[in-house]
Amino acid sequence: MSDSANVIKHVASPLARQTLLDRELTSPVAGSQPIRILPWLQVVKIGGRSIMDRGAEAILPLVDELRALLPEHRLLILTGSGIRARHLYSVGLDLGLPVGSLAPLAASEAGQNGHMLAALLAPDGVSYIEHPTVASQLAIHLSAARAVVGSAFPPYHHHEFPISRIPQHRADTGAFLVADALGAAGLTIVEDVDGVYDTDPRAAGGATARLVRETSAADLAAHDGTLPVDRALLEVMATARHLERVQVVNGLVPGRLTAALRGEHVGTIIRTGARPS
Ligand code: GWN
Repeated sequence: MSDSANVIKHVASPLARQTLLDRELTSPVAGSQPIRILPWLQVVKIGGRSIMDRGAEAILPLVDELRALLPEHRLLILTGSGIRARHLYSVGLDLGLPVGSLAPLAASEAGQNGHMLAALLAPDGVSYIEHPTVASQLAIHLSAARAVVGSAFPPYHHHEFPISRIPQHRADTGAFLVADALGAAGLTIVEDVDGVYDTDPRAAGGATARLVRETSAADLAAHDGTLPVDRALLEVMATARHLERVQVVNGLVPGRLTAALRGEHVGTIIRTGARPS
């Protein structure tokens, strides 16, 4: 064997000769804090069921508010899915489709909602960008425009975990994963209620539901009964690397999103497991 072949086969790397499965062994190399890729980015997740399904009455005032925010912030606006995904789930489940087939069907509605929102913001230079573009060309798009719109759903497709028949990783989880991975300045989740409540405000007896001003993902995860957010969202919040909090705000009240992006406490703040670096 020549010397050069020997050098190529023995690439110097601190992880070359050990298992990747032992956290104690990998932590000297992999235990450090990742960099923030887009630290100036504000991610705004717009609810599918809570906002987009309400049509013009809810969407147009929010579009006006987003337009007014453009000089102040650079935004990744991500839309969720709503009533059409629920219909797809019921038909697909009736047909016996596996969760990996249902996930992209539901995701496509999140994309449709994004396309509609982007069309309304197009005169302001805002476009819908596809998942692969969010993944690898977000920076150049946000150098050309103050905001872009994308689908909040994670593109898991047949890689969706088969924990249940309904996809576990949906729009809130997808928005959080991408915001934290990019090291964004913040994530604001826009809903049709003032924030997170101690009991479901829409269920029977919901009139007594109390708004929770501030909580943590850990406290919510320990909560019995119906959770106000997806359990998968709480799980990824627990292992967040950058985002220390998200704020859930009411998008039907003009000014709430603007105030949240200015750092005001106008909804429910949910603290994650991330620690200040
Ligand atoms: O189609 O509205 O992206 O941004 O999960 O995959 O189901 O796709 O299967 O770049 O890759 O429907 O076609 O669709 O919403 O997800 O996109 O118009 O391969 O721009 O082609 O990861 O948009 O779409 O639904 O987001 O959430 O062509 Mo759509 Mo979604 Mo478009 Mo995207 Mo899925 Mo792509 Mo994808 Mo599929």
